[in-house]
Amino acid sequence: MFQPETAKDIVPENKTSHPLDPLTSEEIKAAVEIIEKSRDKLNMAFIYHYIALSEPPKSLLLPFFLVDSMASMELHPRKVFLCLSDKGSGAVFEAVVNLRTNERESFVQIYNVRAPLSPEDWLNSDIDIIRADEKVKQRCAAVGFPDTDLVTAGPWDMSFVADRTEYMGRRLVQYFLYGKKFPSDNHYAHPLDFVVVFDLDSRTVFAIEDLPTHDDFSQENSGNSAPKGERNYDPELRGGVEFLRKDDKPITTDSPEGVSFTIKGNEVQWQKWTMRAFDSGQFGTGYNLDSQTLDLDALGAVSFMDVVLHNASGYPVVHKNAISIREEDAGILWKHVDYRTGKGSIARSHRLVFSTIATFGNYEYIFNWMFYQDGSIQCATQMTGLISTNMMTAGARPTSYGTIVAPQVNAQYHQHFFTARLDVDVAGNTNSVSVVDIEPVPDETGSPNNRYGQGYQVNHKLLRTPTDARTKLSPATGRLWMVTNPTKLHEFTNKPIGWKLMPANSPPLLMHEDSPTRRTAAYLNYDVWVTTYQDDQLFPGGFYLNESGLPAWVANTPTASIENVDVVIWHNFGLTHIPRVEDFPILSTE
Ligand SMILES: [Cu+2]
Repeated sequence: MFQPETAKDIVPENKTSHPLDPLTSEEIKAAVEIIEKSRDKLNMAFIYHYIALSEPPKSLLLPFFLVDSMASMELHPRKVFLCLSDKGSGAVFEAVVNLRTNERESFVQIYNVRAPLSPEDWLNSDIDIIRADEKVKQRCAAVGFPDTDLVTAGPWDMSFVADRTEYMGRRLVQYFLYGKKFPSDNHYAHPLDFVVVFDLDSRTVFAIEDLPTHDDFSQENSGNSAPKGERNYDPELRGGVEFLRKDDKPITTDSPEGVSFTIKGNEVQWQKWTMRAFDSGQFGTGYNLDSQTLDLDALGAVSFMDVVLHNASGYPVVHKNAISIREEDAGILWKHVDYRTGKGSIARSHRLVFSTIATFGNYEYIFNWMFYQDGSIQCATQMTGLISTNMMTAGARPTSYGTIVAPQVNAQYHQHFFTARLDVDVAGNTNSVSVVDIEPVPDETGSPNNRYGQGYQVNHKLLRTPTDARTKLSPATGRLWMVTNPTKLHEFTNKPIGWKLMPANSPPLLMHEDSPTRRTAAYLNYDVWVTTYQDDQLFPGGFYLNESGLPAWVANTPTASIENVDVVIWHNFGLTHIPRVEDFPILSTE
């Protein structure tokens, strides 16, 4: 959540020791000051949508990873990338500021794009404007919530408006509306039957749209009230401490000799791992980071780190304790008992966990990066919070597109997708990627190769071009992706050394091929992509929502060689969420 814009919230930290260190408060201020100076000339007022480090070219970064050469930091460029728009015209600009020379290096208008929502767009005072709107008041009263002070609204992006010309070219969000019976009531139990389309620039209610209240998408509501049943999860609203379990004794975790990790600036060392610049703030996710609390968000000997981002005015904002770092016991690492002698050996597994938690309206996303002693890295993305709901008319048939989680309350089916950008360098930065499938030996049963018909083999298919490399999950063949260094052979296997990408299996994007929404999400048409490393290719779906990112990059160089070069692997993963009735009012972490 956002912190107030007071000077005392700004951490005075102004030191950077690595070219990938995130921007400090002072650096954000300096960059915005340089942009604001030029504003006077242009007579504009800016909304700052995105301010982040412009990462140095990888050719300059590599020495920092290969040798400890902190001394040359001053020789490195320190640049800031900004995306901003003019409040009056909505024109979108991209700028680069050089903090070494204190100069604005570029300032370019970008046409035919929608600026990302600024940090404030989601959380602003739009609710007061919506509550005061006469048409909104009438609609709320019609479904039994005449006091709009007890009505709230959850914003959702409007990704596709091309079939409504009056919506085009505007910065619009759609608000789902909900009633409350008292101020701290769980409003997702009381969805109303319309959405408010809100214009973020004129700050007005632009349109009201009916929502379907029947399984067949009919909007006919026959004067029904919105659902009024209370569905609260907060123990204080459920009888206080009396509501809590009495048979649940505390479990503690103890590190009697302290922790095994050390933190120096943004560098963390643990066991044989060294890592830095875990900067969720590069993504919109960062604007919604939670402050974590010891013993609740993270247990044990936890270290917390603050994250410095910015608000729409370009002012630095500190998200306190937004990253937690802790060691965890992770079960049995290995065990064996010699069955002749009875002698056993066993080792526990410890892992280092980095967690960030972001609240997006109704949802909490928990991102965990976990490092293990056997060399594995695991990314586990978890979800909890409230599922989004909409109103059904009284007596409506069970819906085919959601789960009725309370009378008249429908929780929609939906999909979540995330992309991991894996700029891997296995034993150097010349790598190749193969797709690996486990399949039956094709020779028929009885043939010399497959006498009893039970043979199977591991088939490696080298991916040669970005076009080839657009690949999909295949749980039936245990498909994984192997990134190898073809110039480094293992002395025993005589094969290139490498790492495996082991996916979690889940359904792909389920929209039709010709769905207009899918065009903005074409990077999800495949589960894994491989590209040659390019500076500035950071956003798989494009920096702007209406760009295509990966599909365009591949189309530009469809036959480029991805063999024995610096590669980037992009992995889309996600969850197709079919809510259970037990997921309401609160979703157990999934
Ligand atoms: Cu979900």
